[in-house]
Amino acid sequence: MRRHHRTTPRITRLLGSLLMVAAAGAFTTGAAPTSASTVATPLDRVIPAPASVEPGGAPYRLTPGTRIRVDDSREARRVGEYLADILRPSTGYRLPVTSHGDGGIRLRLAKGPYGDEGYRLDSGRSGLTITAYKASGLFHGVQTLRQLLPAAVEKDSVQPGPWLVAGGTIEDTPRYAWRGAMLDVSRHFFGVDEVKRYIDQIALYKINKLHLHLSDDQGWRIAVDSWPRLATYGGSTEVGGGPGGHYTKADYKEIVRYAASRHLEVVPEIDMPGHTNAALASYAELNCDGVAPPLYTGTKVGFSSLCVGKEVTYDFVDDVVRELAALTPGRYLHIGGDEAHSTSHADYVKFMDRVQPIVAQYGKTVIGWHQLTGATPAKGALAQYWGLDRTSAEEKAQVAKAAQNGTGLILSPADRAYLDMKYTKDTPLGLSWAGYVEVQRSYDWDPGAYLPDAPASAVRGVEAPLWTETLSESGHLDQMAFPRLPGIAELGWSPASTHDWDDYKVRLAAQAPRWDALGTGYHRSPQVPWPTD
Ligand code: TNX
Repeated sequence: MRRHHRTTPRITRLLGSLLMVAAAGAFTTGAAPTSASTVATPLDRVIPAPASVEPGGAPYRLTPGTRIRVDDSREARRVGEYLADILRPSTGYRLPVTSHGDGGIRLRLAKGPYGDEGYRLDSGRSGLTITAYKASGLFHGVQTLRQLLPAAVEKDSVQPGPWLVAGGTIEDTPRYAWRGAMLDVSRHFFGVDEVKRYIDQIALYKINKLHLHLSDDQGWRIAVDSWPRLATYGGSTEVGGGPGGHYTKADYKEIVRYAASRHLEVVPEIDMPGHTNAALASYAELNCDGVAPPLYTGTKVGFSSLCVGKEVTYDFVDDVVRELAALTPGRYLHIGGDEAHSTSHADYVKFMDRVQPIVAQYGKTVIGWHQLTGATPAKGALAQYWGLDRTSAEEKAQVAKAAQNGTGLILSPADRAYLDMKYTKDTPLGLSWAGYVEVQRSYDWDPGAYLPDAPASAVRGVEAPLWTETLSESGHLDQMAFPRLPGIAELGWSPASTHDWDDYKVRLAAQAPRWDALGTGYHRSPQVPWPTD
């Protein structure tokens, strides 16, 4: 029987796990039980909140003899190796990944009510088993397991332990299939290793889409063989005039491969017809007047447009989409479409009518920023809503109407989900055009009921964009994404019934030692009861 985790009072659960740890002998080492690591983390101290938690029974304990047992499947074995890579440095244990023996940590593929991404985790004295229908479910279960182990498990040198996981069962499946994070690598360029770092940081919270904003006025970041100057010239600078950069095709494939190893799908975006100064600067013929503008390193938006009336524009789009689609195993290709203030409405509609079929021709599903709903979204297209409270009722109604007509929605309301907004007026990094977005504000909304008149069934999920006009290094990304990104991840994964700021902020505070162990910076928002030491 599924019991919702809210039905057990927190204090009872905490006492339960304390007693269980005592029963397992954790207090008999002579040391006073002062450190958090001698108490197993309660099963519901996880972000995103699991769908159902049933605590009880003795805890599981990782020992030098523990084996990671995987089903005889390449994908399950890969998840097992991934888990071993996380656990070995801090535990110092061998943790062989094997398909033989019993006990230990078992990753098991089986039919069940798990869906493509759900899992079940059973923890007890004799072993810890994660069961899922697909490897993605095992991977997400492993993220839960990480959070149930002491934060020190994330360190890269041997730590004392003990390594306990509270006893009980978690059954968990996501509310939405789309749980995205977007990184703007155009305003400031971020190299492959920086992107991998971000992938690892977001995978911990079961994010499953990495949307890369690959082109904008300030930089074109992906090599295109048929239009080489896009990358070599269009990618040669960034906001503030730094050197910029671009991904070679091999770089991009490496990002895609790494993302896939963390069960994330890469969604590439080429923003069109506006936000195209880098392309227009690279090729004079793309401009209506045939004159290439200079490269741009400021932060204004809305001043550039591809030339909708020229045929070469569609040759360009065809080449770019073909090459990018060929590099991208994922189903989606994002065509931008926002802030096309220098494109007339008639031209915008014409452009989208020509471009969407090109995306389909190369086998991809169109995504556009929600302005796409002002044109005619292709069948099956998704619109990414980035409006805010003050967005006009008319614009909201336009998006809602498209949703009623079958356009799926990804919700990224700027005054909730934009990770580049300042937390308060005193936050050094970030912008504030959508207002200040403190941690509670970014968490406290319901994607299912957000847009008036949009059917809840149209909502495919949520995404947290990270625009980088003011952010030029990984440390800056950390400050903006943490601690807000886990909240958006929870809105995408957890049942609405688990939503509760007072409970969430305690779980969020508990992430801090993990971020410290991982070397992830975060903004110490006064709204969160951070541990004090
Ligand atoms: C709006 S969101 C933009 C971006 C900016 C961002 C800054 C969207 C689709 N367009 O061009 O980078 O605001 O917050």
